[in-house]
Amino acid sequence: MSLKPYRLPRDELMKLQKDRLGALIAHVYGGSQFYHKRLRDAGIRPEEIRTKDDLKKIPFTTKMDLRDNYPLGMISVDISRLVRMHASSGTTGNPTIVAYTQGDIDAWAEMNARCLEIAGVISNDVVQVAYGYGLFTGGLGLHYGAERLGTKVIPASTGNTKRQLKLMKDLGTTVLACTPSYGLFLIEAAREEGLEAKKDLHLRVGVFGAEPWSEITRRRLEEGLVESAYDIYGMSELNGPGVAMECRSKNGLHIWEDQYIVEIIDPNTGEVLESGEKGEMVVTTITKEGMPLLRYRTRDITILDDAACECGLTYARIKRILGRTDDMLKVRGICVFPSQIEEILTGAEGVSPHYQIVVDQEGVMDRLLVRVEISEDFKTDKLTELVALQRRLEEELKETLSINASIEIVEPKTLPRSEGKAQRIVDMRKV
Ligand code: DLL
Repeated sequence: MSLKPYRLPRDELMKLQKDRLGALIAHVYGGSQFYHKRLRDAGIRPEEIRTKDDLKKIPFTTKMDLRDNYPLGMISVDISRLVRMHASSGTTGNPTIVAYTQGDIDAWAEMNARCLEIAGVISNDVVQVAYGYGLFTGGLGLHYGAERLGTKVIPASTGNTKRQLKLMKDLGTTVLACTPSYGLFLIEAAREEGLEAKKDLHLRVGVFGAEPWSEITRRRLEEGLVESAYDIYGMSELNGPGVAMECRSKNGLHIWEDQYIVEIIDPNTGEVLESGEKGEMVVTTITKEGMPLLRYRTRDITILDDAACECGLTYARIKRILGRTDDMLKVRGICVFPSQIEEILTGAEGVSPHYQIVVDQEGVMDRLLVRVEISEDFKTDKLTELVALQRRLEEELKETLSINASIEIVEPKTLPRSEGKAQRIVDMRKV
């Protein structure tokens, strides 16, 4: 099956986006009790919303709205038209349910197929999908995309690392889709099986996402696992994976603006920021039928760049996700983003990319401790060298975070590994 044409001149793309926005507003006003009331309460007539700029009039939709309207109070179609439900796990209360019509599933497959295509995946490739299959959207989302592109797909799902490696070897996997933390783990696990992953497997492309990662992690993945590592972004509420993807220029993730309208806002005031300014990404889904969302607050922090890309695609790009407004740790009143810590640790000589951030309290004072594994090739039995490494990392953290953090260096392979999204923060403070 060939993909629908998506390489449009920018003006055509913007016209399509505008037309679809108009249709979306009519769709939700007529089909969703929730949005009908939301718009009416805000004194907005549907025909007033014509352009991206008009969106500013509409109140934001938040995760709380989805929770309050659990399970299906946010849908915009008759329930008989739904064909699929996914859910994202919440740490508290009800999960967030996302509902799809057949049209949504088709469009979602198309987006993921585009994502793979712009990373250079072709129909001859063998794609091993090691994201979880099930309620999590990662597995099925990429699976449908890979099938749509006509590749061979191995629906490996998560876990059973030995079997993952065996499948890669025996079936000649050329594209691996999994979280970047699992990718790093696979390098180690392969070594234990007597394999040098980069040499003995033939992974051309890595499709890494679902959690934040850094340029240095990219380098490690490209040195140890895949020829070329690409960042893919998505979120259950916006379908799942395939909302934005890096092209071969690897300078930001193209966001499919014929499906989504992105605004960047100041998370504190809600004010819409200019292109190039850092803030929270707010997304309006303009083609979703089952459960479209208007101005959904993703909590993800990034920068929008609408400059032309050297790859020729006219879709604007977002920068790598820089953090989440709700992931941000407040330690002694100072905002700390785990991504800042990751950047330092993954760039440092002598430690591995496996770490854990622990926040606790000493009396009333917050304390920040970062545990990191020493790398296996940092062979020393000299305490002085270890202490020097520890001091160096502590100084770098202090310089970047503006607060004191202690480093604890631990033995290789002692921190927990994850098959899906890595859990790296342990907050032990009493609320
Ligand atoms: O993680 C969907 C997905 C699956 C994306 C597979 C990519 C690949 P959720 O479980 O709803 O959906 O989590 C969404 O994960 O708001 C971000 O905070 C984070 N996230 C997703 N992709 C990236 C990425 C899937 N490339 C949340 N970089 C989002 C950084 C990411 N964070």
